[in-house]
Amino acid sequence: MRGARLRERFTFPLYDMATWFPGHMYKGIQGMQKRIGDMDCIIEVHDARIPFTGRNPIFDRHAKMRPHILVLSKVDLVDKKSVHWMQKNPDKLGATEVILADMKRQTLRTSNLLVEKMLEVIDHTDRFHRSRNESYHVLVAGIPNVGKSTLINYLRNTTLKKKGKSAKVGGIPGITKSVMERIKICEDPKIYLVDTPGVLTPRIESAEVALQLAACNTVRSEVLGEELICDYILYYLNKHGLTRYVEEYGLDEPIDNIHEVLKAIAKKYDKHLKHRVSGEYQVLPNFQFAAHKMLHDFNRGLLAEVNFNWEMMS
Ligand SMILES: Nc1nc2c(ncn2[C@@H]2O[C@H](COP(=O)(O)OP(=O)(O)OP(=O)(O)O)[C@@H](O)[C@H]2O)c(=O)[nH]1
Ligand SMILES: [Mg+2]
Repeated sequence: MRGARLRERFTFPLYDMATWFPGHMYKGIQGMQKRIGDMDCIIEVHDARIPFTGRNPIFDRHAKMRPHILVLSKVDLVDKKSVHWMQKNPDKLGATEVILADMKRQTLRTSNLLVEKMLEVIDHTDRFHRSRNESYHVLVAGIPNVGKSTLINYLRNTTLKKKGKSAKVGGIPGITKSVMERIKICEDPKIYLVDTPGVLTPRIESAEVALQLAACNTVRSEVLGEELICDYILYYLNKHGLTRYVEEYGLDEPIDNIHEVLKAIAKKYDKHLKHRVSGEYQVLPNFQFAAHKMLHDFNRGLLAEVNFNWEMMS
């Protein structure tokens, strides 16, 4: 399927780090540091499409003090080969325990497994002064928009059979803004989870890492621009022979020009804008709509199942 015209390399732009670490993240870290002394365990939630990229060393430091469970969320968006690797190699993912979760399908099996693992790792650790307290406290941390609040609601809904959302959830990064009050997710024994704001690593090592984080919607897309993020996604899809987008957007064959792809999306959804050029009106594709749509489609798994870190695994 790959034509000779497709890019072998992506030209990464220079990027500005200044806007990556908004004020609520500093506050979030301070809030977490205050609460860590009372916690029995840390659950780090991270997007399974980037199992290594962007993992925050801050959690690693905290996790050294407490047992550390890594929940890789959004496995429904990951290819089967990578899921298999993650199941077989939990030791390479740097956590006491690793659990893969598709929280779109809220199964009791995954939540039971997670509760079981929490109790198991806590029982294997010295709780010191906390041993007088019969209830358990668990800090849920991770970078933005990976599903931390979703996980808390999911556990509460499945184990306590409660309806509704006690932690606020949303499709854009930065929904949870401060370290929250504890939320009970299990009655016997009593387990409380504490939701936290998504905190990015303050050092993002390259533009490629930045683009992968942005493609997975863990940073606000305005930081890099949706068109550039879509161009990187297109490059990645073509490089891996993932050409579902061709049919989805009514193209004839895989192409490497993001403007042509965005034009096809605008055409499919009939989204055009009238511009006045040299005194005359011209109808042009609405590129902004098209880039937003492509990013959205990618993040709901319509274009492909992916793993941006496959090279690091194989
Ligand atoms: N496809 C898929 N989407 C998920 C999964 N888990 C969470 N989401 C979606 O990811 C988005 C972010 O979820 P949140 O729970 O708000 O993420 P968060 O980590 O709390 O985000 P912040 O509070 O902004 O840091 C929502 O649109 C969820 O529906 C999953 O396993 N699969
Ligand atoms: Mg949240």
